[in-house]
Amino acid sequence: SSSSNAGQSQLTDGRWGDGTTLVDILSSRSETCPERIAFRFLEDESDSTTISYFALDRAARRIAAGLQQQVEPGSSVALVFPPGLDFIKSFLGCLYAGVLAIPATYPKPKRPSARLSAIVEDARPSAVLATRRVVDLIGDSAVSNQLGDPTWLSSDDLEANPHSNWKKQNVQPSDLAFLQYTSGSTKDPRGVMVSHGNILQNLEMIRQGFQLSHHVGQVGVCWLPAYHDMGLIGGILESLYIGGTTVLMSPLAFLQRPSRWLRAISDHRAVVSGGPNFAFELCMRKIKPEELEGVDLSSWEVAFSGAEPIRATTMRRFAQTYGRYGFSKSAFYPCYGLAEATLLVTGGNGPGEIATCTVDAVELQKNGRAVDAKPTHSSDGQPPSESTASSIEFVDCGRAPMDEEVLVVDPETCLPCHDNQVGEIWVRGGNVAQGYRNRPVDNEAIFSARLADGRPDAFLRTGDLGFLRKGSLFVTGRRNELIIIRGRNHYPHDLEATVQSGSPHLIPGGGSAFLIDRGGDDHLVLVQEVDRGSKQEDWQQIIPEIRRSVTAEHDVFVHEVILIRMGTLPRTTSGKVRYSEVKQQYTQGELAIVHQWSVGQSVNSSAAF
Ligand code: 1ZZ
Repeated sequence: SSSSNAGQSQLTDGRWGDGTTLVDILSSRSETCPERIAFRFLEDESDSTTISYFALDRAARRIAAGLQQQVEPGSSVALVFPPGLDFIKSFLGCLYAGVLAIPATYPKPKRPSARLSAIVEDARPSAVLATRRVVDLIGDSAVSNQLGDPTWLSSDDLEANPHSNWKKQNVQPSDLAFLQYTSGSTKDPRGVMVSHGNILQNLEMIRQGFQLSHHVGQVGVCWLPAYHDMGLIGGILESLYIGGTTVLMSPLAFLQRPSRWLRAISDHRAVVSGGPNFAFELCMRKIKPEELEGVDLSSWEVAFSGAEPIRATTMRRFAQTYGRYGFSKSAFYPCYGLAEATLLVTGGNGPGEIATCTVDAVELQKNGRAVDAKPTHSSDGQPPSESTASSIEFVDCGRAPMDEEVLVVDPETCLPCHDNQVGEIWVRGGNVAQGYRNRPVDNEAIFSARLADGRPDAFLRTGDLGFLRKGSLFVTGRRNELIIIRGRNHYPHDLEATVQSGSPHLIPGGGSAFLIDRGGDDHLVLVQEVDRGSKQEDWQQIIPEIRRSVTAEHDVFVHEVILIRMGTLPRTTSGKVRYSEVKQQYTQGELAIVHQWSVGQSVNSSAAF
């Protein structure tokens, strides 16, 4: 019973005792605040479902008891759930049962999902857990067949079990809690092994960085997918950890009407909410003022932005646009992280106004050095803010909380870089996960990197580039996506942002810039999604505008511009562009092109949508 652990799971000075797990924390919350709503799922504009801390603990116990009858402790179970409370109950049920949880994507009914089958093939779970409805729908369909017909378990049936026969497992911090499949490539999914100790360490890092409180039941709003680290750890588990309440909605509900996000924050007086940069951008592009009548964003104390390059211009415009609804520009919390480090790696010491630095583009591109740009258009002697042709602005992503160590390392020499020198971001700390499951070679290279100065400690190599300046991290981009033109390094997202600024018909975050080898000559190709409302005349105007602005701002020659249908750019489940797949589709002529231009060729367009 949970009472035998009461001593262990007590909060002292804001910290849980050593060896505490999420199981202890939820059991303890179900005693100290049984009635408090743990999660509210917004089904639509008028309906929502809630679950209290007490009910969540009991549901997890019942599911755990059922699981313990069906699978061996230590085995793994894949979770296939639509957005909602059932996923949370089952995820926690796995932890209560001492079973390794594997959050997987939710496939469209009756449609095979490449990602789901790749995960099942890689993880070989003992069972797949889903709601009764989903089991009936896909349990004996072609989808199941494609998955190798695993054992299907229904969470509704397990939950109908009496909880009395749940056997609490003696879980150690070093035991694995779940496998986080990275959003990398579909064909080659990698399961990050996250231990109970990793989770608690990262949840405490987030609590300290975000300055969240254990004591007042703070409210969050989250539309991020639960099978992505930012949705699961940031949206769901952090909330349990601090005993708060999180209001959830499906990612689709947000994407279809972004005002729902802001309205939920307002309706529920949420303190913390956020997402990738594109989400803030989407609000400004899609929300009409009449959708925001009565919305008050003054409760929003921590507006985090992470998971993709953070644009200062987006943040500034967001603060300006929503200031009149009570949004505070001191609420921003830019942060950096990755699944391999559980979630958060760096962030500020509490929210605040965004801090940026604007560096000379040529120094950065040629020598990888972040040197303050000379003042150009401002007369006050300050370096210019905002990126221009000769300068690039980066957002300060904060520093390492607690005892985590974040270094920027020269990937060739494996020696730490000086301040302001771009190198690879390396991380060491209790939040760094236990490696990818069954990938000894990758693990040696990625999770056990050593510095060349003889230090024995193992670091995680993130594959991301950045620089440090007075202890703050500035992320510049991913190492293997760099575009090198005439000895200058360009980050694809900088070129893409310029492309997207050209017309409201261009989808933010829906672009991809890369080089293609044309007989020894590198050609710069720009692929960009256009919205459904755009027409042939628009495309004809957009292309010269893209060529002009990209050349003017980045001093590069554009060889090809390809406009594609909205929603067809290959992305990861968390919405990141899959560069290698875009290139492959390009080479194999598989892009959903609506209009294209290339050097020396006349313009082509296909039938409209
Ligand atoms: P993933 C209470 N990247 O995206 C709420 N940050 O993981 C807590 N690139 O493994 C919320 N600039 O999918 C805390 N700032 O991808 C949220 O994404 C903390 O290339 C942020 O390698 C967590 C993001 C988690 C995430 C990781 C990759 C990284 C990097 C890119 C993440 C970035 C960023 C630029 C940033």
